[in-house]
Formats: sequence, C-alpha cells, structure tokens
Amino acid sequence: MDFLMGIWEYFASNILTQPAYFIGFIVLIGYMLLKKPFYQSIAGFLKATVGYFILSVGSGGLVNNFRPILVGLKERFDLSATVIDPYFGQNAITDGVQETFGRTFGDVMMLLLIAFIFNLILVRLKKWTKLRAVFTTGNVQVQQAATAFWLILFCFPELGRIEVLIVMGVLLGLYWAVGSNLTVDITQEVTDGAGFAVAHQQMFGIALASWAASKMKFKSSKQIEDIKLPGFLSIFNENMVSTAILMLLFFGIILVVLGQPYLIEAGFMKEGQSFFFYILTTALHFAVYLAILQLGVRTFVDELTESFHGISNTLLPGAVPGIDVSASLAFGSSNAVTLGFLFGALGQFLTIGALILFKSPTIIIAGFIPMFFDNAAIAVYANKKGGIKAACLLPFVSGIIQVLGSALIATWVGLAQYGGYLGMFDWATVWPMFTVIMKFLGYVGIAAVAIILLAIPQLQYRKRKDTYFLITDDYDAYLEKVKA
Ligand code: ASC
Repeated sequence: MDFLMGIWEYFASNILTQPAYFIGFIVLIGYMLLKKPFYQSIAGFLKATVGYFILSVGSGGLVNNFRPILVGLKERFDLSATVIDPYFGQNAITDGVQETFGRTFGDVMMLLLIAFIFNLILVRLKKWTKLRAVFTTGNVQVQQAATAFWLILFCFPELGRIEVLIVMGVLLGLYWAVGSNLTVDITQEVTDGAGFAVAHQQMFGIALASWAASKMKFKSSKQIEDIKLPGFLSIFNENMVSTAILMLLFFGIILVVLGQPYLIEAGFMKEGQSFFFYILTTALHFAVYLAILQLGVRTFVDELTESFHGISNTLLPGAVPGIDVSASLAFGSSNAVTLGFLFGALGQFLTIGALILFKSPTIIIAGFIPMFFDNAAIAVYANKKGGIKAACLLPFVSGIIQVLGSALIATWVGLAQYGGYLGMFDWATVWPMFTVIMKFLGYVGIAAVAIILLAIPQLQYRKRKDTYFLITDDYDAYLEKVKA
C-alpha cells in the first residue's frame, strides 16, 4: 500500500498537477497509440512540453508584471481584505481547513484523483452521458479541488472522510466534464476546428457569455477584426500597437496615482530610475507576454490535437482534450483580449469602490488572474458571437459579478477571514449556487446538483443531435453539413 501511495504521490506532484508534463505525456501516449515511430513520439512530447512552458512564461509574466499595481493599491489605500486570486484562495484553504473543520489539506489531492477518474469514466460513457471533454489543466484542478473540499465541508461538516471524498469527487468530476463539454462547440468555432475544449475556471462563464452575445441585438455587431479604423486610428488595427497604447494609459494612470516615492519605497522601482520609462516598460511588457503566451499555445496545440486522435480512437472514443483557457486567447481577435481585460478591470474596480463606499464587511482586492484570464476569454468568445459591443459589455458585467459573487461566498463560508478566495467566474457564480442548494437541501441538494449537471449535456445534445458529435469528429464535414 505504501508503495502504491508512493507512486501516486510521485505521479500527482510531478505530472498530474504539472500541465506541461501532463500535456507532454498525453502527446507521447497519443502518438504511441497512433503507432508513430518512437523518435517522433518523443519529439512530440518535447515540443508539447516546451510549448506549454513557453505559455507559462507568458501567463506568469503577465501576472508578475501586474503585481506592483495590485500590491500598491492595497498598501497605498491601506486595505486589509480578501484577495480574489486562485493562489491566494488555495493558501487560505491550506491555512484554515485544520482550524475550521479539523481536516487536513492532504485529502485535496485524493479528491482531485477521484474527480479526474470520474471525469474519464463520464467521457468513456459518452454514449449515455453525451460528455466529450477531459479536463487536463492540473494547476487549476488543485485550486478547484481545494475550494470544493472547503465548500463540501461547509455544507456537511459532520460527513466522514471517505464520504466527503466520494461525494465531492463525483460532483467535481461532473463539473469538469460538463463545464469543458459546454465549451466544445464554441471553441471549435473560435479556433476553426483546432480540436480542444477549455478546461479552466470560467467554462460556464464562456458558455453563458457566448449565448448572451448571440442574443444581443445591436444595430451593428461587427467583430473586432472586421473593423478597420481610418486615419491615425488605423494604428489600433495592429494588436501589439493597440495593446501597448491602451496599457500605457491604464498603467500610466494607476502608477501615477501610486506615485514614484511609493514604488521606490516598495522596491518596485530603483532610485534614480526614470518614472516615465518605468511606466513605458511595464506597459509594453504586457504586449510582450501576450505574444509569448500565444507563441507557446501555437507550439503545443497542433501536437496535442494531432496526437489526441490516438487516445480518441482507442481509449476515449470521440473525446477532445480540455486545456488551459490561455489557449483560446491565441485564437480569435487579439484586440478582444485587451478590451476584455480593460472592461473587466473597470467592472471590478467600480464594484470594489462600491463595497468600500457601502462599508461592506468584506472588501475584495482584485487579483490579476480572474481579471485577465476570465474576462479576456469572455471577450474573445463574445466577440465571435456578438461582435465588439458584446466583447466590451460582457467582460464589464463579469467583472462586477466576480467581485460581488466572491464577496458573498467568501464571507458566508468563512474563507474571507483567511484572506483569499478563488474568485474566478464559475466560482463566483455556479459554485456559490451549488453551495446554497446543498446547504439548505442537505443530501437532497447533493442529488439535485448532480442531476442539474447531468442534464446539461443532454439538453445540448437534444438541440442538435445530427451535428453534436460531428463537430469534434470531423470539423470540415460539420461545416459542410451546417452550410447545407
Ligand atoms: C489560473 C491559474 C493560473 C492561470 C493560468 C492561465 O486560474 O491558477 O496559473 O489561471 O492557468 O494560463
């Protein structure tokens, strides 16, 4: 038993929760199942892993580049508050779970494993479940398993250890399968059939935003890439330029408010460094990291989707891999990414201002990850379905919801006092609703949540039985059929 646990721990900490290697091994196994020569399979493994690491450099760079702003706003305005950020959320749970519920964080990894296996089973039973996507984003799975662990203990503090793991393992596995399945079709549209789904923290958000965008009746619903600005404005047509200019304004205003003396004192700027060039460098690096992120995605996505045929022809018929939401940011309109971030930030900042003004017992501090990755993705999908206006409006609304939803749930379940909450869109909306249902209906609530989740893919399937599986099996044939 100890030996098996040792293997599991090694696998969990080095592969399952490290998406670069996990994606790499999926590619390796996929190619081997496709009976490619060994050297080609190894090459695929390397390219996918390197590509994913490049993506991590991009997304990590974006996060770090933004740190002075958020740390600065917090310190300058002397706010002690709950940070909405996946890593702060995870730390809060690590700190509080023993004290609050008398449980250990170690169980979170077991929960992750059970949920992941359940996700695989659900997809294997695709004929009945209609579920097509496997969640592979391990870093995010840890954060979600931790939060889900807390929520189930909050609803059922008396439930035994094994029962907790099984009940939440099933619900979380369902959420992974159902959530990423919700993004399959729209992601195929946005990426022109790249063959992956989103496995992240705003899957319901993406589905909802795409639906809302498609229902919005604006007079003109031009997509961002179709708008050709005239005269000097034409420089905004070029994504790198527009990102640089918009970020210069955004960072410029906030960094000037924070002030040079503070930035030097806090160690973000060096004594004697030019303030103007500090702001310029910070702003331009946004465009730099965005470009790196997109390069990373382009490096691994082709390998992944090609090799995944090996898995979807044999082990998991007809399945697609669910991957990090960053992947979808490399497709669609790049300007949508920037606009989504800015409007999401606006929504968040205004709502935080309102919390302070109305003396809310919990004040939220914006975290970059929800602000950027959720809202940029929502904008990319909304732009595809409803054009530029939807791509501005929906991230703004999402920013408001992220802050309000997180403030409510984090206060209610007691995570606010440990200083952090996951805060991504689904965890500020869908999961708080599940928590309400379970807290008030007890065991009936568990069944209700499971039934709701199971019903969603059935409804999707009913709407268009003829193309439901075709869209992943053969995208070109799907397009032909839809056109016909
Ligand atoms: C998250 C999280 C990250 C980022 C990354 C985006 O939710 O924990 O590190 O988003 O996955 O690419």
